[in-house]
Amino acid sequence: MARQRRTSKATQYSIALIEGDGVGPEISKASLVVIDALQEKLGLSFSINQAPAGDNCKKRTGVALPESSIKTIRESDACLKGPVGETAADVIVKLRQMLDLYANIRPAKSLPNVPSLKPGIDMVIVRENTEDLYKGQEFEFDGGVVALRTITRSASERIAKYAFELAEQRGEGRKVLAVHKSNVLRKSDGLFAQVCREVSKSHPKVSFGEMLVDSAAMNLIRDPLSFDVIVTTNLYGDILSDEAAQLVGGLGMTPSANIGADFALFEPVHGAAPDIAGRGIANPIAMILTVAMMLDWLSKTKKDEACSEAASAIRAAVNHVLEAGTRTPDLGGKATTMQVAKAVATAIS
Ligand code: GGG
Repeated sequence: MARQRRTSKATQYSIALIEGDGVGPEISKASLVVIDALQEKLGLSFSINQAPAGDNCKKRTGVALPESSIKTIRESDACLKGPVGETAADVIVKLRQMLDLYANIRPAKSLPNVPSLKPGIDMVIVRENTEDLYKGQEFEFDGGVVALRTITRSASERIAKYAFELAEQRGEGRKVLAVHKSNVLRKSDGLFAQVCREVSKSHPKVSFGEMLVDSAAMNLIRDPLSFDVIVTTNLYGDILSDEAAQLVGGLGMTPSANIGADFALFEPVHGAAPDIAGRGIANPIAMILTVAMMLDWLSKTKKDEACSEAASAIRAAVNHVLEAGTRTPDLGGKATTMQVAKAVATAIS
């Protein structure tokens, strides 16, 4: 069902919503409470259009990502997505490739009153999102399976450019770290590293470094404050972003964006968490901060300052709620998913 509230002056944005599996429906409903507060208090206007996809959808319809959902997504201004379970390859990986959402942006930032490895962590993982082992080129042969890893110059170049431009937007004295394993994967990661080096030459104000992925995994724990923007290939980015999430309180805290040239899809980094699904205790903050990332993107692409203000209002409200101690059990609190969402909505008000 479409939910909408019109105001006289605001542009209305259509958002395709994939609620997903496990905790997906709960955190999606929580994010709608926050979106409603933005509509009521900040005069923004959204129509939310359901685009079913995932394990439950497959059970119900026989397809994990129905054509009707793809149509809804294509006709929307942006897509907001909860986690999906076993059908991730048929849903999110397929959507990333189908819509050419080449940049997966995964920030990890310490927030107040959240158990963080160290205060002041503020990094962004820029993950190439269309190739690597995620192309799904796996083939059986007599006695085994071979998985093809694709790394191209063009995809490496555009993700490296995205990372350097993001570093520039983050302010003065920023750094980009290319993470790879070129000492072993000489050709594939060798190409990725080489392209990052080349792109770095066009961004002299951003310092550039390289680190092997195993070393990066260790240094994220040893010295998390030394990281700023990490650019890396698809699978390493997926793994390192779970690690980075744990540094700042866990997967319940980290949002993400899948960005293409003219469309974007937003989702929390976490999975469907079936072990806690239906209990009303999932942390909705990753999903709520995901809405803030969506608003940042709408603000930039639609040149709408109101969206940028709304994104800032969400982040300020989340900080306020955490400072006040309204937290779900994963953060040591006792609040439910909906109590956190309602507290964020009230703080926006
Ligand atoms: N480990 C967290 C999780 O399950 N995230 C969802 C996921 O794996 N999505 C596919 C991907 O981002 O590659």
